[in-house]
Amino acid sequence: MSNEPSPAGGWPAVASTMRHVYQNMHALSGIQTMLKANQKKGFDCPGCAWPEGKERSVTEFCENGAKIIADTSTSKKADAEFFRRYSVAELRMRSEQWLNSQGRLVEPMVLWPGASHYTAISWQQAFSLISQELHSLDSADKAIFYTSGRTSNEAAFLYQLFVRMFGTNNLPDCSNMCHESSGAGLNATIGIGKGTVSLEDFDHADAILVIGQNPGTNHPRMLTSLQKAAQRGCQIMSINPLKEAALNTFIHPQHAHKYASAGTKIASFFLQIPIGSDIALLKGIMKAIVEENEREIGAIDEDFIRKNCEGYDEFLQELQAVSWESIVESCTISQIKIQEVGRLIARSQRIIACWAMGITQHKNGVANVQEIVNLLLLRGQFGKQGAGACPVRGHSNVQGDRTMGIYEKPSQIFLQSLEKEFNFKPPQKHGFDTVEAIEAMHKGHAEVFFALGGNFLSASPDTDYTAAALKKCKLVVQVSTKLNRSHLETGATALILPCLSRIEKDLQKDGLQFVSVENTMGMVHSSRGHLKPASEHLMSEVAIVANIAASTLADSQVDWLSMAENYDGIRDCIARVIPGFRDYNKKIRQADGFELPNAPRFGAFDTPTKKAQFTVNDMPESMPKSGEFLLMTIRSHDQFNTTIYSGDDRYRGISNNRQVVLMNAQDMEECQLAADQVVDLVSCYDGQERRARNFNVIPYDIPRGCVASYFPETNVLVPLSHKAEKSNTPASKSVLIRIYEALH
Ligand SMILES: Nc1nc2c(c(=O)[nH]1)N[C@H]1C(S)=C(S)[C@@H](COP(=O)(O)OP(=O)(O)OC[C@H]3O[C@@H](n4cnc5c(=O)[nH]c(N)nc54)[C@H](O)[C@@H]3O)O[C@H]1N2
Ligand SMILES: Nc1nc2c(c(=O)[nH]1)N[C@H]1C(S)=C(S)[C@@H](COP(=O)(O)OP(=O)(O)OC[C@H]3O[C@@H](n4cnc5c(=O)[nH]c(N)nc54)[C@H](O)[C@@H]3O)O[C@H]1N2
Ligand SMILES: [Mo]
Repeated sequence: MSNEPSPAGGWPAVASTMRHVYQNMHALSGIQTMLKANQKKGFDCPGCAWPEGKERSVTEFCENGAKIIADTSTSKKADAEFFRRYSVAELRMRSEQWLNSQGRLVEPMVLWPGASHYTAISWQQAFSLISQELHSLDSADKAIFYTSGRTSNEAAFLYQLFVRMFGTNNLPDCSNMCHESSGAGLNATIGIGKGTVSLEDFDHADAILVIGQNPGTNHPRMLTSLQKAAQRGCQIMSINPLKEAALNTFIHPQHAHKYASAGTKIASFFLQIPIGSDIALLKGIMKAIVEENEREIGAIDEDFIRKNCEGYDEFLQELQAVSWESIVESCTISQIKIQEVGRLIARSQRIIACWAMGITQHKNGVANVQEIVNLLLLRGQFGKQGAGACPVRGHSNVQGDRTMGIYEKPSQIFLQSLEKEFNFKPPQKHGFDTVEAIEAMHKGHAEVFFALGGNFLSASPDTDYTAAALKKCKLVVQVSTKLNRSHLETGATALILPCLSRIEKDLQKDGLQFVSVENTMGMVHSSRGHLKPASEHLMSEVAIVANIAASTLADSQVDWLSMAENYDGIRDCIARVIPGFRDYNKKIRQADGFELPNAPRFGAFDTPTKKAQFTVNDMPESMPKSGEFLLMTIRSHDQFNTTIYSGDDRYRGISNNRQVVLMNAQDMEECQLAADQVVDLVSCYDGQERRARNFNVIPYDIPRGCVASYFPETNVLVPLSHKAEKSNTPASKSVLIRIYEALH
């Protein structure tokens, strides 16, 4: 098995796209569907949250977006007959990939207490069952309402309204496992929990840092922006334990014919650091900037800092106290190299810092984010074109869901606005986030679990513990498009409610409806499905939520069902409740949608003191001792989170095997492990051993002491208690493990 870097994109990407289209869809309708992705009158790609430019090419989709679209519009169906054929016990033996490949869920199904099989249930019976179980709870806080990030603004707003009228703030979401550390770190320092750049900023930046992110696989359309920037001489720096292929050389798949032989070199600097050592490297870069300022005034933007910031003196003092030796020891990059990068950043006038899960999913995830903000503040990178912070969101509407109030810790202002619009007293007590929700179910403090999308069991840490928590529930309800493991480890009673996907026509009483979403740069735009629904029994997420609300809250003043007849009604409410959405129904009909308010983008900081905050963040903990390794759980090229398309990871040269652990060759030699040898991965926390069995060792270019393996197969190793300080995000990129010969 080779892992030689080869150009990313190009013809292999085109071939892979076509293979997924042909395997799943009627070829012509498949191509027609792809052409609607991310177009002004089409649907928002259900893949990542990267924005579309104002000038859109006809093919505004990527290889990995195409996989999701093809997979969702499959003609296969997991219908009542399918569930008659397979018992839940049999389905549990199947892989996540097999479950997904059974096709679309098309009818509401129920698993009664003690039953071996799911059986069909009518929508009305399902709604009454949910309402009965919710009413039987002795407190509304005993119900948990999870959301994954594909839910539209309209469905999310209605859902959180229902949940709060029911009486709880228990609204955990996938963001709790994803960019929560970014939200926490950015809110505390610049007064907004979102990024500050727009897509156009990429055309003006002199330097772009890509930290802890693998855009070639997870945000392929971002490569178009990076490629354009690289071609006009912008310096791109990748900071990552792995030399991710697409950041080396990239051939745009849609221009594969033009660049048949050579790709664009994207990253001009690759800083290969051990897992978890970003703070050390960032401190080194900032020390180098301070040194540069001593030689040549201007490296530090003192004017900007004087006018806009607090905490600078303390920050500087602490930075100067950190020794170069400790920095180099931690991040393993030489002082000379760090100084070279520091000088380059000191000379760049417009800098964008992008990051994703390699930054957030650590114990010190929030500190990581804050250290990136320190660097941007030191160089005065807020309030000007071509500069700023860019946490690159995952799910296509995860940011919009949060804007709509999917949050377990809502602000007082938000709750007051809901109260004023809907004339009820929203619950004040903060609810459970994802980690707390699992704990609560385990301890019997929560008895009903409801999921609007997602695959809670496989996405969460500590798989066995989470399964045990779900099993203790009285009722588990999941609104889903595809079968997944969460449907198989459930409470006494379980419901699967099949919903329309974003690419399908959404016909309601008042005619065809569209929904809206917010991308990672705070642009809100519409999304219209155009395919015939996979089944006539499917309901939209909005209609499902409205029906549950109507049957549960019979005497509320909201006319839930009419909200679902025409989504304009929901948008009118959003317009009155949420800042930035005035005239929503008008603005959402503009071709490019509209931009939400973002103070730091224009140089203002909405913190309590109206100043941006420098922070002091501790140096990373030292690397594991001998015999132990730091494991990061990452995505392959052929998966979307827990949805697995194949066992291949093309850019990393791995094929047809997900049970792999990538390891440094010298470490392998020291541990006397041969290539392909079968091992068990074992983590030991809180006195408990957790084991992931039968992984093949792959020699790989990864720093010593670090190993990588895929999510969700290795989630069993991540203890629930192993999470980021302040954000509670599972620390699934730094799990201490040992590697043993397989027990089999
Ligand atoms: N095709 C596809 N697209 C997706 C997804 C998908 O599964 N498939 N998932 C979506 C979602 S929800 C999300 S959140 C995003 C995720 O997008 P990414 O964050 O790019 O995804 P990961 O595979 O988790 O990659 C993390 C990267 O961080 C690096 N890394 C790990 N630890 C460290 C560290 O300590 N420091 C540094 N500097 N780097 C580190 C890893 O080597 C890897 O390159 O993608 C979204 N888009
Ligand atoms: N170890 C480890 N764990 C991780 C991560 C990691 O890097 N490492 N990453 C974390 C991150 S960043 C995230 S975001 C979470 C992801 O957590 P989730 O969002 O919960 O998981 P997904 O795999 O995206 O959910 C897939 C399921 O969503 C359903 N679905 C798909 N489209 C729709 C739709 O339009 N509507 C509805 N109602 N359902 C739909 C399908 O049934 C599908 O099976 O996982 C987290 N877990
Ligand atoms: Mo995510």
